[in-house]
Amino acid sequence: MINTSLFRTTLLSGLVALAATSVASAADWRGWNIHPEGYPNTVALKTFADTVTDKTGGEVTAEVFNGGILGDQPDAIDQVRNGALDFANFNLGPMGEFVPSINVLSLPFLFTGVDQMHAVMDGKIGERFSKDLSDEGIVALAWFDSGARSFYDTQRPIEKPDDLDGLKIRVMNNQLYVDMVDDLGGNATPMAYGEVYQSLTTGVLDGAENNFPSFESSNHYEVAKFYSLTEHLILPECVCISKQSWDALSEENQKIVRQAAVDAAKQQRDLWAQRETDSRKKVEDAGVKINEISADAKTAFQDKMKPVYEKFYAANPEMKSLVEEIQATKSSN
Ligand code: GTR
Repeated sequence: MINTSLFRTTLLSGLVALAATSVASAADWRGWNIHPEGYPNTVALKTFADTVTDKTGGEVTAEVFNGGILGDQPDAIDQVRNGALDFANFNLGPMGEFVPSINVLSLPFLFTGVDQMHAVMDGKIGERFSKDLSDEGIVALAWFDSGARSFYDTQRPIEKPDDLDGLKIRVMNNQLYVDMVDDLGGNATPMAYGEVYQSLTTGVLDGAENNFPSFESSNHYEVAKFYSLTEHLILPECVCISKQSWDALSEENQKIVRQAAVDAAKQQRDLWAQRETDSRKKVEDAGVKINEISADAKTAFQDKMKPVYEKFYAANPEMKSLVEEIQATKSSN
């Protein structure tokens, strides 16, 4: 009896060890991406996956699944955290829900511009963000650009906060965005990205908010003809690896994967700059009216966001110094 069970246990642990070795020596990585073909992030993520496959000599074979077919973003974040997915390009916005320091990035009008965001993300503070994410199961290896997000809608130009009054505005999954829109007088509706087009068409939503490339590539511009340059959020994105997949790599392969992510981010940032211009032109040519926001109106928007900051500090008093550090960071240009 004892011998049989000992035999079984030994056999079983042998098999488990064998399985673990084969996983470690040849891993099939599945990557999540919400964007379509041709989008800067899609192109760069493909470069990342191909480089990883190539440079690890096939020890890691990485494949990206585009268009959010593996789930919506909050769901994919969970899957990366629990190891069901190996890598992804995520917007840091929805990740703030479980990492308070990351949520600082979702405070409206935090940055003066994209250059300041780069200076923050590429410096010491960016390293701190990586560390905090890693404690939650996500290894962020490099930062993608995502420009600035502005409101767009089907009803009217938004030139001052009052213009948002009563508009049903889709936001990403994060309570901060609900507070942001509600404090501006709109009705915030958290919703998956993939459902927004249909909801704009049927009137379930009056509007949403995003950067030019996403506004264009999602075809929201076909329905929402007013794009108002509030630029209330400048949210970086990450090339993120599941901590479980990362820990299973040899040290050498970790170096390869890290370098591939850094190179992919360089490519993404170059493509991004061009795509912003192209997307803006495309939507304007399609009849979208782009509204500038005057300096006074911008101040009015910023003033309305004070309760959002206060509520956030009340729940996370230790984050105040991080916000101040970010605001004191000089732009790289
Ligand atoms: C895009 C971003 C996506 C997703 C989307 C959204 O700009 O790149 O990751 O966050 O916005 O609004 O859901």
